[in-house]
Amino acid sequence: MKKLFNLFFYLTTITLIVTSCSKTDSSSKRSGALNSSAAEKVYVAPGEHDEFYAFISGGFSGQLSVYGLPSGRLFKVIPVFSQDAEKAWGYNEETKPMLNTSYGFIPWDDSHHPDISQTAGEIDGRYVFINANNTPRIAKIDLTTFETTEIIEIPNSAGNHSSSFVTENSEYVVAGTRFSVPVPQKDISIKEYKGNFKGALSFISIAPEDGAMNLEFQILMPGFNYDLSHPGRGKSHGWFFFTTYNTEEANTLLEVNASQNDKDFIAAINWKKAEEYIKAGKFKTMPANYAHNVYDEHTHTATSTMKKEVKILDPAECPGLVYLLPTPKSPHGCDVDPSGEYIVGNGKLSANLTVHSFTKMLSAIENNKIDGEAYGIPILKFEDVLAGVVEQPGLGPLHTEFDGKGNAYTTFFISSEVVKWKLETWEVIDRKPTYYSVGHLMIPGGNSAKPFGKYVLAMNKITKDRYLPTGPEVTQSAQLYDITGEKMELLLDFPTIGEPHYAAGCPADLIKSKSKKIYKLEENKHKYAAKSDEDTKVVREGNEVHIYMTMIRSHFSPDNIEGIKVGDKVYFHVTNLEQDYDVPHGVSMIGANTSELLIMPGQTETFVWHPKQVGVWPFYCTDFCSALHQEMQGYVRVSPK
Ligand code: CUK
Ligand code: CUA
Repeated sequence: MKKLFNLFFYLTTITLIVTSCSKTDSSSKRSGALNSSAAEKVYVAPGEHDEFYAFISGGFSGQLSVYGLPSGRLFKVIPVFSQDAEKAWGYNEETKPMLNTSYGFIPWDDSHHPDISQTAGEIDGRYVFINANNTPRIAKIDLTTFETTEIIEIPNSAGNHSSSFVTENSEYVVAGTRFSVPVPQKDISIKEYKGNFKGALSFISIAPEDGAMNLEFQILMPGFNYDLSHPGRGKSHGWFFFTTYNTEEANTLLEVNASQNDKDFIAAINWKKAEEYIKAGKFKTMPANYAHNVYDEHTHTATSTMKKEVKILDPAECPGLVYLLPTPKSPHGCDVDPSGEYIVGNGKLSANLTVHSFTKMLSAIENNKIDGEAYGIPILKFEDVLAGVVEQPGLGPLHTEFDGKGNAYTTFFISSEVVKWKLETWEVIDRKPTYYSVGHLMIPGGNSAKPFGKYVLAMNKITKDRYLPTGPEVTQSAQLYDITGEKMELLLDFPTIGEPHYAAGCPADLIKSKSKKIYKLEENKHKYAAKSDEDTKVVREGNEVHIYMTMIRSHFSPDNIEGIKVGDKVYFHVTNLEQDYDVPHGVSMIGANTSELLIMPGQTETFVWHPKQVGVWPFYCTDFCSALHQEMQGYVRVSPK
């Protein structure tokens, strides 16, 4: 115990030293080794396009931001788990159902890990998935429209952290619970945690044609914490690896009580085996309430369905489904190299970096070299699965990515650096400081069999003195390094939205050519669409009034509306008749309990207005659409009840 406190004291002191040194350092240290060649490497001339897309998680903003690399320019914030006034996401009637959950309408979350869909081990640029950590959900963003088109809630989960990672043919996107909880939930003393709380790992299938998600099954694991995960690939395709911590199953003061064991585990899940067990009917069906929300591109409308049950596999009753690989000291990231052979367990509190061998794991299993069990799950011997150790590479390893040329790059939070090391020789090749305290890092395609090892992007937790001050809260940041040479070179700093946990990157060409330019008006199947000025009307149904409205440069139709009464519930269903690229219009109304609508050409959106006062109330277009934008307006007359 004393030793452990010493370790913490040591680590904390180092953190303080690192961050305070950084603060008082000279500007040469602060800028790294920037020179004009670095500037040239990130310079994308006006009108030119970036070489890569980077999808960076928005952390506690709940969104996903889209940047260009190498320039670091921000293109778009895609609304996912939080309401977004700019795009009316979660405000208009069409998208509200996307934020529905079994707990009701939850218009906020904390998003950590985006991952791009893959075909045959290579990223294919079709979809990007991202997790909601707080109210467990997985979202799918369609990369032809850059819109969130599906959100599935994850039952029996809490702190959906080891998510959302995709298998090499996008068979599954996987979600793992951070917290173990009673499954099903019940009123039980927290002191009875050990043995009673469980961790659910969820496998959500992705339909090959249209990407539709379905929660196929959950594996009910012991009451550890499940931190991160990665799919196997190549030779290890069919397996999924999850880091665990708190294998002590502590329910209080985890900073001490969950750091007792010398080794925690990487849980290796054979999901192909899981499919066999499901097929053979070896599952339990458990009641579970969870929302499944789908946005339809043709009706431009989301529907939310409440699901009622889930299939559960118990590893104790399914031999060969799960094995535990001992891994030192609270492993955080769990990263698999492009060949699928090496599984890196980044032990947060470990001095060394542990790398497991998939081949050795298989042979240990084959030879039945089992070294104990936990709740019926076989534990393999550390030495039997160990591929190698990177000795003392830094302090506080968190995450590793690969360049596809036999090198790995690991972030060290406490010593605030990225360390490049070599697979198979396990030697450290280079290290570069980050400013400061890096979390994840990303190489485009670094999560696949074919990384594009040109840049690594480090995502930092602390920026302190890196930018102009903006009050007590400073921005978060990312840093770009050139990794084409033997030594890394720091090229660029740029601020990010929310907290950038992880990112996914891919060559721009993969997405650019498929990007949708327009919604065709004739394909608009929205229930309240008005496709020409002749379709516009005002329909009263009791207290409810539906206005079928159109907009085109530069007028609304109808633009003078009478017959509305105080106490009515007025629906504005507004269709943008434009069929030119990039001519959105916006609209809102005084006192409407919604943001403005932002309506793309060919699309229909709806907001609701509750008029409370008699009078004549103007509305106007909120998106500058032509020289006559300021003429685009109308009035609603509100009469007494
Ligand atoms: S992470 Cu979520 S706590 Cu290392 Cu992926 Cu930052
Ligand atoms: Cu339409 Cu401004």
